[in-house]
Amino acid sequence: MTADAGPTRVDATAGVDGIGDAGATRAEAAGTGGPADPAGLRRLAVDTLDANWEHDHTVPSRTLYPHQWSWDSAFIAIGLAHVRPDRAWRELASLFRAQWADGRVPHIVFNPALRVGAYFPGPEMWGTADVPGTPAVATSGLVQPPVHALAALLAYRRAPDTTGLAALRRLYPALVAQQRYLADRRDVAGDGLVCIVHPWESGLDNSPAWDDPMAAVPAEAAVMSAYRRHDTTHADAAHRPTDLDYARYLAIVAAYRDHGYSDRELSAGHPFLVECPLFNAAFGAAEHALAEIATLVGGDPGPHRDRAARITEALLRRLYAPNAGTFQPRDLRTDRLVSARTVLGLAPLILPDLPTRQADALVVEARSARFGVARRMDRPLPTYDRTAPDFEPLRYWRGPSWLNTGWLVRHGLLTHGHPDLAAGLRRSMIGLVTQAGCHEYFHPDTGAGLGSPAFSWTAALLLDLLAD
Ligand code: 2M8
Repeated sequence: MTADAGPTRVDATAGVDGIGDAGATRAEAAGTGGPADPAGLRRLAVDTLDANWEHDHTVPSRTLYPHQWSWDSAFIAIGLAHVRPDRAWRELASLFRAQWADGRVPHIVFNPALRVGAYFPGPEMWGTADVPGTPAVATSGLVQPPVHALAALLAYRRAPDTTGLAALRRLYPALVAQQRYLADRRDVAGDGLVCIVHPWESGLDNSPAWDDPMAAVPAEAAVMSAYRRHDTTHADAAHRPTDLDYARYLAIVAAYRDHGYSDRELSAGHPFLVECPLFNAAFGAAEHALAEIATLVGGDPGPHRDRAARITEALLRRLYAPNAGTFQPRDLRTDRLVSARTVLGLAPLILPDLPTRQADALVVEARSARFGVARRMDRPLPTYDRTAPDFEPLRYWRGPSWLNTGWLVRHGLLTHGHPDLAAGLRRSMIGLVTQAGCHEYFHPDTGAGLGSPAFSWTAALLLDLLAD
């Protein structure tokens, strides 16, 4: 682990023009090893992705996450499109081969060649094999933010050839079915938004956003003595979710599994029901992307545009907190907004039809001391309000900086006409990898690398940032 890699602060001016010599000095001084020049960074990213390629998909990390993950594959495809377009399409195709008959795209597709215990919780815990409508391969029963249509569109734009067009044409119905599952089965409140049924579905597993809803999930940390966690043998336990978090994760999985992964009557007793702003922003952005994909493949963009408009309207109505000037998750078990200010709240910036008033408010939030987005950033974008008393700079999604959330915020800033802020964020993100390498996440003050040292979406999104 390089968590204690020293007091070096990330100079956000490294990057764009500045990832040359100045970056070299810093990277060497930090001694943690990202290359300094754009060509070297690109090589590091390609090598990382090549090393994590596994017959038809890319594992997020050989050690911590040796199977295929849903939203990882989407981010990875965006990067692969720059250097290995064929693999970008294979990545998405392999994921969608595991799509369930009801349209859900499982958040983990298990590699049957791996030994039992290669990841916890493994296929035996999920028990999806006997569930009607599941694929031949073992999967989880949860979903993750639907960033795949946006990824497919961006991948095509990076490599707009006939192979790409044919791949888009094949993917289009599967992407539509993914959206239909979310719209038809997961609109638990009937308000036009998707409800997530597990923190793992958010992708930001132990975000402080889930503390209140998770506190209501009955579980004891002691149950974990019956299991062997795989993550803490590969990463520092202080950088990961706690045993109590895991006990609750398992309790929620068990509740959903014992309900046959059915989404009927969830409101009657399922222990975790939340509308997440990032998930729903991705859901809306997917309809915008599908409208463009439909046009490319000879379909009708109209229904996608209509659905996109309805999703944005529902987000504004249900998850925007005018007093806070940001979006907040809604806990459907209490029908209250969660007040913790996390990076999840900034995600609706990716919606091109977000009204100016709310987009402006999110830019104010992004620029505040809580998140520190600036033309010249002195520290990386955190995942949680860095002024909050329970901000944790080492623990996973409770403070550290991640490239995928930064990439989404940057995409949103560009969408809403803030190229200078987007450039500052880009420089900051490139500076992180220059200093520490393709880590899973980064210390939000020093930029030291945390988690897995060879993490695929960091490499992939770096390629995308470098190409811009
Ligand atoms: C993390 O989540 C998995 C559970 O799905 C885990 O902690 O074991 C999250 O960072 C998630 O967003 C990511 O998709 C996954 C694989 O990188 O790891």
